[in-house]
Amino acid sequence: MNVVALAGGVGGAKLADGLARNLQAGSLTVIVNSGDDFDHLGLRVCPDLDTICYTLAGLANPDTGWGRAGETWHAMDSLKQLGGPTWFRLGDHDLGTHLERTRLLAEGLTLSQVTESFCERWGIKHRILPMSNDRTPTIVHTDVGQLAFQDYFVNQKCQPQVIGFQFNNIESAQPAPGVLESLIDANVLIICPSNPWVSIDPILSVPGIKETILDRLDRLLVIAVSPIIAGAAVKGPAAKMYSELGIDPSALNVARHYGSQKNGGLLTGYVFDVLDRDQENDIEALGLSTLMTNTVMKFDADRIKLAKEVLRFTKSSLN
Ligand code: FO1
Repeated sequence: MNVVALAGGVGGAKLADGLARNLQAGSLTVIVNSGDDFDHLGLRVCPDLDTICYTLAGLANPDTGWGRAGETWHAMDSLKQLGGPTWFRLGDHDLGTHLERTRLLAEGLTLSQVTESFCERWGIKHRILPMSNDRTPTIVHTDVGQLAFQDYFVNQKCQPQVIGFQFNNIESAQPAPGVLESLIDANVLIICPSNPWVSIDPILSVPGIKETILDRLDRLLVIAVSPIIAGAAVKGPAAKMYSELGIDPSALNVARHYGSQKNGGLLTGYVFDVLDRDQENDIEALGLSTLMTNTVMKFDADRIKLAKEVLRFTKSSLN
């Protein structure tokens, strides 16, 4: 079985890790949002790619979900003493990643080549691809104006009220090498429990990605896992964004966001939490097959268990 997962940062990384641990080496491709990427302190920082890579390599900080385990902060302390910008925290180990990526990009390598090389060094047995090698920075339209994504997310702590989103240069971006090929070869596409607005929509907006998925619907199962549980996001601003956009944050509305194949949308199946059992009938009424289970991934065992259940659900749908 060839599985492709679409993922953003922390929530997506947990399920992608569960999938990686349940699948044979090489049978999983994770296509990662690169709309959060930005230049900071002269370095190219790719938060979602790094979160996915660190998690699959067993290097991730278990408390934050982003950055490295056992991190030290000497460079940040030194920067602070000099009056430099410390709102975006780059640990000493993590800085090594950004330094080397920036150096390789300046030498002319593409982001996917750099990512492939890092994955090999970190011993990752599955393929991790940025959605695009082109830069498509996410801009958040808010009540205090247009904000670059990390300014909104980290500097302003997601406090401004969201009005909409813009993925700069997305119309001219190309999918990174391997992205369309992996979708063409896939039997199953899993949309991880990442933020639909700012993690998954940027991926689906790269010209060619959504079109390839829609072209393959007769041979490709598309399953999404809800990032919203009982009206709240496990992590991050997804629920707050839904509310501010005037949409009730619910598992049902995430399913509507992606749409059912029966109504011209993407999904064949949907996985949501037992706490949202009251929405089961409405979700099924969209024309989706459903798996209702515990979707909170607090411990390693939870991500392995959820991934196993999602894979079993897809296999039962394949038969
Ligand atoms: N998130 C924070 O809330 N504060 C930080 O200082 C921060 C630093 C950081 C450094 C490297 C990295 O890869 C991620 C980092 N993140 C931080 C997380 C990041 O902003 C978000 O996870 C994503 O962009 C949203 O998916």
